[in-house]
Amino acid sequence: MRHLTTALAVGVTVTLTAAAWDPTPVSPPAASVKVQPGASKGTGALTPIASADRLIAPLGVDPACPAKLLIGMRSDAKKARFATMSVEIDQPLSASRSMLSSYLPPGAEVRAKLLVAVPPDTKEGEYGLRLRAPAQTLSVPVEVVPVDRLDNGGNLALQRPVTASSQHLNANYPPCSVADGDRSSNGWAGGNGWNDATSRAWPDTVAIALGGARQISRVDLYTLDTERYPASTYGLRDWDVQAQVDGQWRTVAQVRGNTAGSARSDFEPVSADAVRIVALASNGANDYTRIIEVEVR
Ligand SMILES: [Ca+2]
Repeated sequence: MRHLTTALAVGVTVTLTAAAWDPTPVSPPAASVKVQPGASKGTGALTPIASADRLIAPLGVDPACPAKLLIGMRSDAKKARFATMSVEIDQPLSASRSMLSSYLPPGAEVRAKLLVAVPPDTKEGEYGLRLRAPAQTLSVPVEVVPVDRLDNGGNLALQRPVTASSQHLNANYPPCSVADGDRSSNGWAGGNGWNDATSRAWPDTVAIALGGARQISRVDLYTLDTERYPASTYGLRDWDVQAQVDGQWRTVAQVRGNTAGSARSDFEPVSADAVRIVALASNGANDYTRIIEVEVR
């Protein structure tokens, strides 16, 4: 019994210590709705807004990493008002919200993230997404494109299947987020970066299948790096870059002592089916692997 008590006490101590300095388990997901102040034009208009005039929704990607954009409304009323907008999307696509409502001071804008899910059997083509305020509707066409025909800008990893050694479950850290095309650390814990589940245990791995043999010679890795969570304290420090050649993993580059938000590795061209990051250590507390994006060229 004494042995059991000691073991429990040690367990509790470790847990509390980790919670005190580790940002990962205690970070809430990024706020989904934000209101920003502004100056009203006094026209009374309530204008739907979107962060893009069209949305590319890749077909066949992991549902944990859906296409997304920011939507919102701007009020040019003279007085504060309660504003509501509906969100309509053509079947079989689905949107993460059907409505956006907010109290809006004059001139203020409300913004929210909208996720668009594409079922696997969706036909490619253009689909309608409409943001409908009482007197104005904004259309944002959604273009469903198979990953093989996506304009990847030369990044062979973009939207390709990702597997990882583990995944932290306290918030939204899906492995596919390292190939979603978003390098920004903003919105950490909200689906834009991978955090492994094994604190202070190494190595951790994340692998990206390239959809067939591809000639590659460069990998760029983006690790967590914000004002609040700088890479020099929370980012990845040491890792190997591996290429899968004829079914075998081959180390093609090594990064040691990194303290920056990103690092580029160049190597002799190889024909590879997949790329794997073997994470060996992180900075500061050396606790978790946190990767925002991996790009392969
Ligand atoms: Ca990302």
